[in-house]
Formats: sequence, C-alpha cells, structure tokens
Amino acid sequence: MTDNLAQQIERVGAQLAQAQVVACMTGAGISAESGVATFRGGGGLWEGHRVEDVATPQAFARDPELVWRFYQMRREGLLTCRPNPAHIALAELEQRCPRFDLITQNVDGLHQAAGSRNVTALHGDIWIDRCTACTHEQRAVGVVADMPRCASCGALARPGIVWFGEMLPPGALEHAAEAVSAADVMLVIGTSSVVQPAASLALMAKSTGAVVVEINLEPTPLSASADVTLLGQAGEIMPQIVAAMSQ
Ligand code: BV8
Ligand code: ZN
Repeated sequence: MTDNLAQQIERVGAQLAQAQVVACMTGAGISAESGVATFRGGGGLWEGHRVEDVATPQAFARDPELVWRFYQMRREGLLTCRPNPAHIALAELEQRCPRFDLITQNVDGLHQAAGSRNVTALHGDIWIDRCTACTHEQRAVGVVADMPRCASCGALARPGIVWFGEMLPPGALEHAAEAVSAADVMLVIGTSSVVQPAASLALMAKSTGAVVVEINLEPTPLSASADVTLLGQAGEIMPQIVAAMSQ
C-alpha cells in the first residue's frame, strides 16, 4: 500500500528535523499561488510567446522593444503579487535548519520578500536593468512606458535576466553545486526540471547521498530519481512539512 500524502509529509518533516544541511531548488510553480504565471503548461508564459522571440540575446538584438514589452508585462503582473505560504515556509526553514541554502530559478524576488536571506538566483532578477554598454546595473522601481536606459551612460538597458544560451551569473552554479553536494536533504519545489544546468543539481545531490524530495502538481523527469514526490500545491504542502518537523 503506498503511503498517503500525510504519511509522506510526516516522514519528510522528521528527516528535515534531523538534517544538518538542507538545500532547496525552486521553480516557477512555487510562485503560481501568488498569481505569477509559470512557463510551461496551461496558461504558461511560453504559450503566448516563443522563447526564441523573447528570452534570448538574439531576440533582444533583433527586437528590443518586443522583449521589453514581454518583461514590462511580467513586471506589471508582479506588482500585485505577494509571497504565498510556500515562500514563507522556506523562510522559516532557513531559521530552523543549521544550514539552509535556497537556490531559485525564479526571477520574481518573492523569496526575498518572504524573508529568505541566503538565496542564490540562478537566472537573475527581473527587477534589475543592466546596461548594454557599461557595467552599470539599476533596480527598476516600477514599470516604465518606454525601454529603460542606463542612469550612468544613457545607453539602452536590458533585463537583468539570464536568457537561453547565456551563462549563469559568475559563481552562482559553483555555489549551488557545493550546497547540494553537502546536503543531507534536498527539496525540489515547483519546477518542471527541464532547464539546464539547474535541473542537474538534484541529481548531483542524490549522487552525493542526499534524500531528494520533490513537491509538484505532477510528475516530472526528476520524479524517477527522487526519493519521494509529494503531489499537490506547494502552498499547502510546505507549511505542513514545516509543522511536521516539530512532531
Ligand atoms: C546555458 C529566463 C550554455 C527567461 C530562463 C538541449 C538539451 C539540454 C539543454 C539545452 C539544449 N539546448 C539548449 C540547452 C540549454 C538551455 C536549456 O536548458 N534549454 C532547455 C529548455 C532544453 N539552458 C540554457 O540556455 C542556460 N544557459 O546552458 O548556457 C552556455 C554554456 C557555455 C557558454 C555559454 C552558454 C540558461 C538557462 C536559463 C534560461 N532562462 N529564464 C525568463 O525567466 O524570462 S529559464 C526559465 O525556465 C525560467 O527562468 C524558469 O525558471 C525556468 C525553468 O522553468 P520552471 O521554473 O521549471 O517553470 P515551469 O513552468 O517549466 O514548471 C513549473 C512547474 O511547477 C511545473 O512542473 C508545474 O507542475 C509546477 N507547479 C505549478 N503550480 C504549482 C506547481 N508545483 C507546486 N505547486 C503549485 N502550486
Ligand atoms: Zn551604461
């Protein structure tokens, strides 16, 4: 008889309570209950746009206005989004675990808004404008009508996002690899586990002895390797896992 979800949650809570080092990878699914569109699946961002038209350096070179419209639309949507109970549960985990590393593919800033401090953002930050000419970066304070320009040299700015075909921020992948390799338990929450190199980190954790716990609405390519896949909403499951640590 397969364990039911409640028994699986209890077991994960007990494993986290004993863990010295915990790593967590999150994807767009953890922000879905905050009203942030995910990428793949029904209503996903990529449904309305082809990735190669809006999320590559070539797309930006070809049509910067189209790309900025895509990112300003996403910034606009984020203005009314708040952290949900899953983000808040991770901020609490950071307080309760001797070592807790949060690695996110998300660019929405909701982990930081929920109080998480040790956050490695693998794919950048949607609120950062990065100059295309000098090294200046500036934090956007809202949504502007025309394309943002560098406050330092006046050149056109681009979103501070890692696009497909681009390297991850210097040191981010190395830090993430060290964190997952040291982990006793690794949580993987709300990601379709298809984008590389982020998707390889959970397998790396498994290869160095971590218990890998996936939380998702549906199975993913990671599910076959995970020790357990908890199927359900992250905003419901994560608070229950934190509560189960004290039982
Ligand atoms: C690099 C910026 C190379 C955009 C993003 C062929 C094979 C393998 C790899 C490649 C290949 N061809 C190209 C590559 C490499 C490529 C890649 O991985 N492509 C994939 C698509 C095949 N990777 C790259 O290009 C990376 N760079 O490799 O550089 C290089 C090497 C040397 C020198 C130079 C270059 C860069 C990758 C970063 C790309 N940028 N974002 C933007 O955000 O605007 S990736 C994009 O997808 C987002 O950042 C997002 O974070 C990421 C992953 O998506 P998910 O977060 O998983 O979201 P998704 O919608 O897919 O899934 C949501 C999940 O949540 C679902 O499973 C759903 O069931 C679940 N869910 C929903 N609601 C809930 C929930 N779960 C729980 N509760 C809920 N309520
Ligand atoms: Zn500049």
